[in-house]
Amino acid sequence: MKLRLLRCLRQQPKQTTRPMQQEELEVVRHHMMKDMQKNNTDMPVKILLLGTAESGKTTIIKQMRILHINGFTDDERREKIPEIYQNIHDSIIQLVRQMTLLDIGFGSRSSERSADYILSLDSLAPDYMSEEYCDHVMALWNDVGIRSCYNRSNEFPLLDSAKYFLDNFVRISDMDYIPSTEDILHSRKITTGISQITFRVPLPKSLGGGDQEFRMYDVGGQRDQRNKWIQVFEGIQAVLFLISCSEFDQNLREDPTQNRLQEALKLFRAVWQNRFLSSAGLIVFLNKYDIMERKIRAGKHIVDYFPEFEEFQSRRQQNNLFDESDWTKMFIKQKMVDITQEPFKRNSRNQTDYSSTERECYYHFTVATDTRCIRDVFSDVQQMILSENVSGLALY
Ligand SMILES: Nc1nc2c(ncn2[C@@H]2O[C@H](COP(=O)(O)OP(=O)(O)O)[C@@H](O)[C@H]2O)c(=O)[nH]1
Ligand SMILES: [Mg+2]
Repeated sequence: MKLRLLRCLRQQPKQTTRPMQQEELEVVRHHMMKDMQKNNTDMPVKILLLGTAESGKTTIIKQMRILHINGFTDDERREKIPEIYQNIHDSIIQLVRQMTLLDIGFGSRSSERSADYILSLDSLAPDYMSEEYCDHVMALWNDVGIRSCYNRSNEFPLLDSAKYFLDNFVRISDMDYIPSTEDILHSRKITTGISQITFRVPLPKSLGGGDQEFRMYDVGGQRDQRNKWIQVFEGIQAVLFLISCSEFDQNLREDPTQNRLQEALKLFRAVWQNRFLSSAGLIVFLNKYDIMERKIRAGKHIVDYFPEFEEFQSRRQQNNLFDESDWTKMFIKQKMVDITQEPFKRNSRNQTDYSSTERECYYHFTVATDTRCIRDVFSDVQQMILSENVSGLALY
């Protein structure tokens, strides 16, 4: 018996046969759990990660590897060094370039010389870090002008992990450096095409025991990569949609006139209504809330980009227990809930109307770089996907 088949059954909008009695249901459920246990090798649960670029999809794949497949060997860690060097190199070059564009002055003459040195280099990171290179990067990262530039980094594209890597630069520039798990989780390499990870997870007794194979697919999130997504839509049990809560004050790399959070919400609407995904469960990770909180502490406000936030907050002001970060999180989540409840307007063949079905969407606030957070959230997600497949029978 296929989990996939059961999920399809559940999505039937109209009941055409006699509903099962409770005892019959229990018998079927019992057999199904036995089947799940017996056939678990040939029916992986397929999860598709979707979301705009830099929302955290590849980081989730890395976490699955840490949590379910013994993490990274020393050789694999060493292989990540060029990627991490490149992240540092890109970040420092970007900060130096933006100093002129934003008309910010360096704190000293020697920092200006360091900036000239960095700008004279190739855009490809050096294979190894010479003492001269390290001194210039350190001098720049400690410069007051560069720090003011960093504080305005919502105005230009900068890697979210720039601060993490530059703060850890002394350790990373060591000759014997081997990336830590945290370094790997913070590193960024653009995903093109489709990659996948397969792992097995023990099943609780209530679901028949044994273990279950999961297959998770990661795809490129840039606009030009999204046409590849459709290739993996078939037979997907759940979509994990990632949205970055921190990007309310940033614009797209691909289109600097477009607000990133607006783009992510637009994409969420398209995924929610997509007919090829109509039989898949939808789970949302409202990710990067650590960065969102850091921004709010630094004086950024979502209301400056989404004026409707003011009304949202004042409507619920009776409850004073929440601070601005809590309100911001609730506001973004509400925007997504509203999308799932919008009256249906067809403007493409690929859409499906869910307004008359009981399709649910599950929301979690996450920090994808935090293994403990992802372990806890994913264990909920796993339970939900598996028990949904079983309990789906109860509707018929
Ligand atoms: N601080 C922080 N960084 C994150 C979080 N999620 C992802 N990142 C970083 O954001 C960058 C982009 O993440 P990535 O997984 O490559 O995004 P993708 O384009 O959706 O695959 C990487 O440098 C990650 O380390 C998060 O929750 N908090
Ligand atoms: Mg990626």
